[in-house]
Amino acid sequence: MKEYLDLSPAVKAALLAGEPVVALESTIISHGMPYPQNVETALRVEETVREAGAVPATIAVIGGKLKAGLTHDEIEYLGKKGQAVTKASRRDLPVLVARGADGATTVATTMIIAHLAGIRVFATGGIGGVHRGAETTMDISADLEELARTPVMVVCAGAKAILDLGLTLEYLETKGVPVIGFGTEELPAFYTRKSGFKVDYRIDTPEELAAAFRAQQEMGLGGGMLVTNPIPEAYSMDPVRINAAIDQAIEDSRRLGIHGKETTPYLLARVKELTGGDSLASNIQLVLNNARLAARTALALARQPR
Ligand code: PSU
Ligand code: MN
Repeated sequence: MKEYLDLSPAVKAALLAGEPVVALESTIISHGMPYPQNVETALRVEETVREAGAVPATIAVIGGKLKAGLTHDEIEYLGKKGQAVTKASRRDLPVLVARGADGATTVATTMIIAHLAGIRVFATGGIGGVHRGAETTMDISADLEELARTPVMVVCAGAKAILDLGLTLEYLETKGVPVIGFGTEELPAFYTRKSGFKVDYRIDTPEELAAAFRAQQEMGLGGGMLVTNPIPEAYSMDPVRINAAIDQAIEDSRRLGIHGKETTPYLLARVKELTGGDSLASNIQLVLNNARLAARTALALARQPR
């Protein structure tokens, strides 16, 4: 494994010392936001994790290496290259690594590399899930399968309504993935605090999140845990407006015949276009909010004996 994995000195030192580390993904940089806001946000998220007392480990595949902890230049490179970087999910890793190529890691791949490195907590914006119409397209993100098998806690702001949220929850239930609402009983829908769907459990403190994750792993249940953290009230969007933009984006993607791994990036970009800069501002704030909660939870986990 050593020949594949490449930890930055700061991440390596923190892991060796048992200090809290928070994994961060890179598809959100290359495919989730436009340049230069993507690079600015990635650096701000890292800073937020540091301010909360943990070490950030932004994850990507660079030159065929599975990297945990990127330099500013590497983040700038991924942000500038944007959609030209390969969006790397689980199935992409073998060929990218064998070729010595680059890849921006999705939630699934970030979980894989975090786990290989020994990182237990990961913060992002939104996860992939069951797409609307999946009963005929079978478009279900590999993120869900990864949550079922890889022992990493993923802190997100719920899932965008570009997905079928009800079916996404059903899938996670079948796979035995606990879906936790942080301070809420309702699944947040990324841009908004409410979705109309219930989470499995409401938890109000990072300490209890850490205890639940520890119990899951110590019992040998395996798999990950999904923590959904609602966007702060001040930045949440008008549901009518955002849902109209989402419906329009889905209609456009169907008309254009967009499918496969292009679907999610297309929908993210189209929703942003249709809502002007507002959705981007909300997106940035919710990621920072998740980074803070992930750092606090990583701290709580590090304080409890391993
Ligand atoms: N949803 C978002 N923002 C994102 C993504 C999803 O609101 O940036 C990205 C994440 O990297 C996620 C990936 O893991 O898209 C899911 O892609 P797919 O649906 O193709 O599995
Ligand atoms: Mn898909």
